[in-house]
Amino acid sequence: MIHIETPSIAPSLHPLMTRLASTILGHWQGLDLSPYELPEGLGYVEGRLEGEKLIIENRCYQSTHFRKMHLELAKVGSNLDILHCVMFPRPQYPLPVFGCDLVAGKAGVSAAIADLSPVSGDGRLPNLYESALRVLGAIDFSEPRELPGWGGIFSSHCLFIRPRSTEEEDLFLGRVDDFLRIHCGCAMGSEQLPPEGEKVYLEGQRNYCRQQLQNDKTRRVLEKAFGTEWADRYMTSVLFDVSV
Ligand code: BLA
Repeated sequence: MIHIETPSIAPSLHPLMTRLASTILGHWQGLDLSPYELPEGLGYVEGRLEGEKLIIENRCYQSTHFRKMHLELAKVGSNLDILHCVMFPRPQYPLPVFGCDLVAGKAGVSAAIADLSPVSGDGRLPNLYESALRVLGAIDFSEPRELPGWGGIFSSHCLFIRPRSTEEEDLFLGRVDDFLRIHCGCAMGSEQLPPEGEKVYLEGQRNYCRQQLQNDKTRRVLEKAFGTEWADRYMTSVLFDVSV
């Protein structure tokens, strides 16, 4: 059994990120993990952004049902903290993609996003997910944010907010915990698809990655610190790597 080590920069991040990282890794610790090797030199990275040091720390695993479970924590000086997480299922299983992104600046968390995104071709989540998510009900956050044009990949359960209080941070964290509980539970009971089905889910993951790669806000941060070529390699090989 693998014991996941707490990322060393976790305690220095915004408290919601420290807690969210611990929640995510706690759920992963319950799965049958094996290591997932990231491309050479990209597990821990240091760069400079506008005179500030940029540190990126990655944790990456795989399991029976997940091809790649990736948590990235990043810190740009004392200005910008980022948590990025994606769980890509093996396309043999009819499972959605869990994704989460948290961005915090000096003024607090500006963006908190979490979703279980369908990659089934018909834009629908499996019935088990739908019924479990329906039970949770909607949460009224005071500052919902509007998804960008490429956000069509997300489900109707997607949270995209700017939390305005520690109560809202707790609600967000609680809901991500719910998503992960549902996701890990459903995944463990999931049965393999026939080859035709697998092709559909693989294409769904390719589409998910193609859309995420259009996120210029992520690209800009990485480009400014590491240059255009490095940013492109990192985005297509570490963040969203189902070759398009
Ligand atoms: C937004 N992502 C952002 C923003 C920044 C980053 C700076 C803008 C924050 C804001 O508008 O308040 C930066 N995110 C990063 C960087 C990494 C990162 C540098 O992950 C490096 C790894 N993004 C994801 C995943 C999702 C996601 C998995 O990586 C969703 C599941 C979503 N991020 C996402 C969305 C936005 C965002 C939807 C808002 C984009 C917009 O408003 O145009």
